[in-house]
Amino acid sequence: AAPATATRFDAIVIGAGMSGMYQLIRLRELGLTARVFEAGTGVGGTWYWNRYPGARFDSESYSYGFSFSEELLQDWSWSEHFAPQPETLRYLNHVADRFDLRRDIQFKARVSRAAWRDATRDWAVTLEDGSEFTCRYLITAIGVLSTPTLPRFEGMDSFRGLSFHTARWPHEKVDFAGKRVAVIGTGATGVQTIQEVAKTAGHLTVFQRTPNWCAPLHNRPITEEEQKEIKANYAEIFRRCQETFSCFLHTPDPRGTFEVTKEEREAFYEQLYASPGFGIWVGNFKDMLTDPAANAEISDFVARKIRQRVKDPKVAEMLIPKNHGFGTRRVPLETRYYEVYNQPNVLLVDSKATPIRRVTPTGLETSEQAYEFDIIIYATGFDALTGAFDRIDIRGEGGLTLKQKWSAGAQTLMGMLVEDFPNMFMLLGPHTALGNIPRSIEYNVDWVTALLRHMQARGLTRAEARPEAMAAWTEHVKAVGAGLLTNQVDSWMTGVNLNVEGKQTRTIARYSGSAPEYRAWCDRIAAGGYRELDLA
Ligand code: NA7
Repeated sequence: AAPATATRFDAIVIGAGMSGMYQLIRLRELGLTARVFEAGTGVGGTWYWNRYPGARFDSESYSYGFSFSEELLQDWSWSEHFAPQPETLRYLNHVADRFDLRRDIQFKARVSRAAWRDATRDWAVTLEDGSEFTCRYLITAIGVLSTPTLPRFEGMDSFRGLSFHTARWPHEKVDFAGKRVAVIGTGATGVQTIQEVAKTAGHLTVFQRTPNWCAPLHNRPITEEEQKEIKANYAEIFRRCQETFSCFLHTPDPRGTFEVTKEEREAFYEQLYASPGFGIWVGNFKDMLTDPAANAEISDFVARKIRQRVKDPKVAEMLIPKNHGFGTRRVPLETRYYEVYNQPNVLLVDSKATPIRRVTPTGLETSEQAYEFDIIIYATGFDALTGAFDRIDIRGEGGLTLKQKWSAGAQTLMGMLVEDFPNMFMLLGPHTALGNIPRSIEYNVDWVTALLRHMQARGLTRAEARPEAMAAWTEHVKAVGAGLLTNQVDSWMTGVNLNVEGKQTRTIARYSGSAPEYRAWCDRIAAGGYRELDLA
């Protein structure tokens, strides 16, 4: 390991979330010196920052953890099928302890700039506090949904109560008892927050701009019997994840929606609605997200469920999306979310019909009326996919910034390399397969590690994506997403964030093909000796 005072490393990793942690383990195995810079005070990334009440997995816990160490798998016992955030953060701290990771991580260290120097074949990395470091390899492990964004309401700083973004939740417990609480935003985060806050808040007002199609999570504790079964079957669990479209345990039904009778269809939807996890989203009929008529069927089914669960028909209609179909945006999984709106202390406000105009010292004002609050919670999402890259001044060959390079949309080779940015490797960069994210992380880290090993063995010290290979991959990313209903709707998945300048229209920054297809491309490149890269 490099001494704490060192400023020159073989590799610098930005971020100590799951990507950065696992990459550090692999870099050590290569015998490389490494430093991880992490803005937070602890490891865990997403699970460190998102401490809002109700935060938890929507993927099965045992399909989500690291798979690389059988000892770690046997050692750790998840308590619930969908673990809550504090448990996941404990897990990631356990991993950090077990592999003694913290000695190579510098906390409270936010990278502000990184510049490539071709003469010395290294990166000059600057932190926000002005300290400077150099490294041969720059590895970004900065996450897909890590840059929270706030609305730009007038008067936000004037509010005298408590207010925070869900991803900047205070480390101290926030008490809602007897408090007048506002939640702005109804994405996956808003839904988890609302159903939890509603349990204790004096009064809760939800400001919903666009309703989302939610489905039941069906969480429950893992029994002792199940625990044994899980631990005996990890190899099989992860093998299954590798085979599915998005690395979840659920796999699309091979049948088309209209290949079965109406009765069979209805029975299948009922079964999915009653089953835990993402099955209803990613284990549904194969044409659900490509055929508008098929999509209308499942949307109609879920709409009926919402009408059954919400007593006030007017409120139920407000909660049913009218402009996008089921599953075309990320499906929030919920536990008695819709029933929250039957509580007398909960009010749903349509903030598209009556937009929020300003925040006041005592609450906020819509176009219609003023509201008073003690706490305002912004569940307003992230500058996804490219946002974390945009906030670091990354300069490649000749001082070109990554932002300039991507001004007409992200261009990458496998989401991991960019022409003009030699020796920069992105983990979970734009254009990588997402889905069950730790599965993608492990794959990307292993791919980068294999490349570094290949270079080490041949005395090579410079790797850069070839322009024609990058163009071919970027074209494939565009082509593979054509016809997918998800890509015809505004959401973080299509790069839209109305709170961020320049992100008002859809872009293709997400890989929407299957994870196996993604891995096949990457494997081909490695097996062919990395001809898509200039190695020197
Ligand atoms: P999302 O899914 O991007 O949701 C953000 C929510 O905030 C969404 O309902 C937005 O409405 C709403 N929003 C944002 N800005 C405003 C303003 N200015 N006024 C009113 N409402 C606003 O983020 P999440 O954190 O829930 O989830 C992100 C991912 O993290 C999730 O998919 C999981 O994979 C984990 P809109 O829909 O834009 O009308």
